[in-house]
Amino acid sequence: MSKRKSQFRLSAVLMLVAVIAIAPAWAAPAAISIENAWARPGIATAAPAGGAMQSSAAPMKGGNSAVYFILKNAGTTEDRLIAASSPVATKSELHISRIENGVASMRAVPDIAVPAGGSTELKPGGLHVMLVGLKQDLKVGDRIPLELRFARAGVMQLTVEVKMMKQ
Ligand SMILES: [Cu+2]
Repeated sequence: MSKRKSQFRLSAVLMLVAVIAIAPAWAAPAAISIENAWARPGIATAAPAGGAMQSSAAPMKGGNSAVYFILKNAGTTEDRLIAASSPVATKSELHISRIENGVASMRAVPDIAVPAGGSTELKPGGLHVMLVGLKQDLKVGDRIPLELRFARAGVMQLTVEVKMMKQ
């Protein structure tokens, strides 16, 4: 083998090594994993009579449900859940529940952070994905599709089982 040829081969090998080394920059493996996903049972919204909207006196009944899961981030950079959607609901929102002065309330949050090398749990009484305006009843054992969008990890699809509320 000529010296010129072996130098060419060496540089080709070095280029390959370089490509592998920078690969994570443009094809990062999903650092986010989603565990223990479940949704509350719920009843689809009845067709409003005369266009009446849902009563605000019954916020957790008549057409809403919530989804919970644990987000794990194996990466070295914080990621954020920024949106959710499911075909079973008119809207899917990121919410947090809290109890202040004995009164439970919840509000929308713009995103849910998942720390680098850490996890964030969505659970009853805390963070959740709110399914607003159910288009179908969610019965125990049903499986529903959910799409989550992350700032870094992009879009992830999962299937969520409807379970009884844990006591
Ligand atoms: Cu909510």
